[in-house]
Amino acid sequence: MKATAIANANIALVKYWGKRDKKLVLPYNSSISMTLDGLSTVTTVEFSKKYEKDSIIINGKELVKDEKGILNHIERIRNLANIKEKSKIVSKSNFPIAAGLASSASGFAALTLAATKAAKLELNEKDLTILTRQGSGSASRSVCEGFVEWYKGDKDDGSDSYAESIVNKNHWNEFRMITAIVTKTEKKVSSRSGMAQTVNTCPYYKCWLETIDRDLELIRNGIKNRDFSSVGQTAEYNCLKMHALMITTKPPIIYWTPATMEIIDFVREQREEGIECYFTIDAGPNVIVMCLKKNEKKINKKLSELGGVMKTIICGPGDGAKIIDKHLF
Ligand code: 2P0
Repeated sequence: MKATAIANANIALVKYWGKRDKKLVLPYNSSISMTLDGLSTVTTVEFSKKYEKDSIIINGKELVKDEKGILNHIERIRNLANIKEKSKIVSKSNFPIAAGLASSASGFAALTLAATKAAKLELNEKDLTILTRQGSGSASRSVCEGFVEWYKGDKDDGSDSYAESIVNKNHWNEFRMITAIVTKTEKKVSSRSGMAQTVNTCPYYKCWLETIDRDLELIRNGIKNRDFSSVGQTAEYNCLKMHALMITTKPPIIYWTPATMEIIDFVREQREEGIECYFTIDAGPNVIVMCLKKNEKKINKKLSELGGVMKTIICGPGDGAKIIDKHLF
């Protein structure tokens, strides 16, 4: 009862921010993302009678405080498979965890696939995204390849809130996301508590929900038609709307630092010079610059030279979660 899976991180073009059901992790709005080629987490899960308790080792360190509810998720899978065996979980990411990159997305996607396989559950992709979603919302999108939509669904039981690919990774392989890392320190407000505060206190949350369908439609069509200007403009606008919600939450959640603003200015300058690129920012200060392959090198070079940028990582569209043969233990 042992299996290993690999899953990639993802970055949203239309963001998920707010839950209508916290227990089942049901969002108020649908979201769209790109799965990032090469930013991956590998996770091995074994259920066995030889283990007296569950253990989790992430990047070589035993986890003492299970803040993300990994063991809750394992218990959910044990209940589904009707097994009692304790587990050993070993997980490794090839990118800095807590750098504002969605390590919980690749982590929960790899964990769910590996654990279900180890528990001998046979799930199709849709059901795997539904189960993964209950561990962490954005992780449901990392199960699928290329450009992905996670439907908010309307049902109370969450059975229609799942993720699926809009197009596969080869549909638009010129699309690039360059992540500019400006800090490696952990954020003070987690996405989970931040979005709950926004739903409860932000006066503009209603407006976010009223305008989201248009953003989703523009991005969905833009991806299908490979319309970079439309996808870039809409993604940038949607990101700014989400940060406007965060800033007007009580108490305010301000993830930006001067380095964040430096990169925003840089992107706007590039556009003025005729080099098309756009930015998006998640729940942290790092900035993701979107461009096409033909401009990737030029933009990356200048971006890397900015004072506040520690490191850049370039990604195209990537694979969904997969089972692999090589176990971590
Ligand atoms: C997103 N984020 O769509 C948005 C943009 C952060 C900003 O999804 O509570 O870690 O585990 O469902 O998935 C981060 O939220 O939150 C997130 P939970 P999650 O990528």
